[in-house]
Amino acid sequence: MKIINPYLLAITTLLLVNCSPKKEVTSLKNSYKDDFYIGTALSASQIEEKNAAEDSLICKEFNAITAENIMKSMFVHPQKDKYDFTLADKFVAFGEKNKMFIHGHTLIWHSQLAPWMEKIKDSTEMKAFMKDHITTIVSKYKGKINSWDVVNEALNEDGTLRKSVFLNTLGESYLVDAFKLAAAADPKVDLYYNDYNLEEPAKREGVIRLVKKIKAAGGKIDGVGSQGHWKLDSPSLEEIEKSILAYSALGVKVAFTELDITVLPNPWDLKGADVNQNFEGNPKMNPYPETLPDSVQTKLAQRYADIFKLFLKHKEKISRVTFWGVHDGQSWLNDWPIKGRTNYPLLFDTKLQPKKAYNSVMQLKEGKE
Ligand code: 9MR
Repeated sequence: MKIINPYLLAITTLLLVNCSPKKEVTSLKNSYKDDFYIGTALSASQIEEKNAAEDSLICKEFNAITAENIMKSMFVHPQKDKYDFTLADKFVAFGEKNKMFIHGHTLIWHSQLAPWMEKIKDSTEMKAFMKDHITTIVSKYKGKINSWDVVNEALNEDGTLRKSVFLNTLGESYLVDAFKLAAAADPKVDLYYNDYNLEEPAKREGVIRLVKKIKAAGGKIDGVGSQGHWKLDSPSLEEIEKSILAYSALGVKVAFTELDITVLPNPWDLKGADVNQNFEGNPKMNPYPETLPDSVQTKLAQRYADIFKLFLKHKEKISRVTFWGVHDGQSWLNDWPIKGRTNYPLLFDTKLQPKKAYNSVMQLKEGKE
């Protein structure tokens, strides 16, 4: 008879069930389980579970997922009469298998459109596109996807409406229509407006006007998604807090949907810099190609701690905090606004090791579970 070692069995069981919310596992999602979802954006290869170490880190630390790219229009709706849900189906299956909160990103966005969509010139065609696009996608995942970014980045920095192919063909009614179409396709799913720089006063006022307009016209909007592509020193905690309070005062949830913090110089911040000049390969713009100095690592950890402290203060108003990527190596910030740099914006490094910033976020909850 084979004798089973109980210790080995316990360890194996723990390893196999690392996606289930076991209390004994120390993780972001467990530490914050009574506060808000802790999410991450998944790349195509992570959705396809190509790397076992990344896969188990995702399962261990996060309980909410967003597809970083594969649910955008150009990928799911490449031609007028053709949808491709291959990767979107895998993404949803991944979330279901691991009992995660699944967020859909995004239905109506002026960027990453399929080329055929850019050619739509009149209101009849655009109306037909919006109806087909939103209804098909939202109905397909009805009851499976928990929330949607219905409209993404419709505002300019001054709070006015961005001149997109949607605004140009339909006027501002496209916003209300998008929310109505999504609600009709899945009345129970949470519907969000998502954008960046939402802590800036003028843009914040724009969001407030937008949410009020959608509600007044009978549309259903459940939340504002603040992307949270932030810097070490801005936006200020005061402006972040004002935004949380202002959005929740409208009766909607607040989510931080694409959180990351750049530690690299930004060409737009350089006095007198010509942003059209080529900064690629300029060592001044890529100061930490090998490793992040401890002093900056500490600054990043402090910034994350300050931000999460504020999030905890307003946890009743916040539904989810999602990082824009699992680890630094995957971040879009390595290639924007300058290609080929080495940035350090997330809580895990390229080797999937937790950084000082991870510890500082975890420390806020220590002894409080
Ligand atoms: O992280 C995404 C990157 O891989 C894509 O190349 C890029 C294309 O526009 O989109 C990035 O994600 C964006 C998100 O979908 C919307 N908010 C801004 C994000 C960063 O650009």
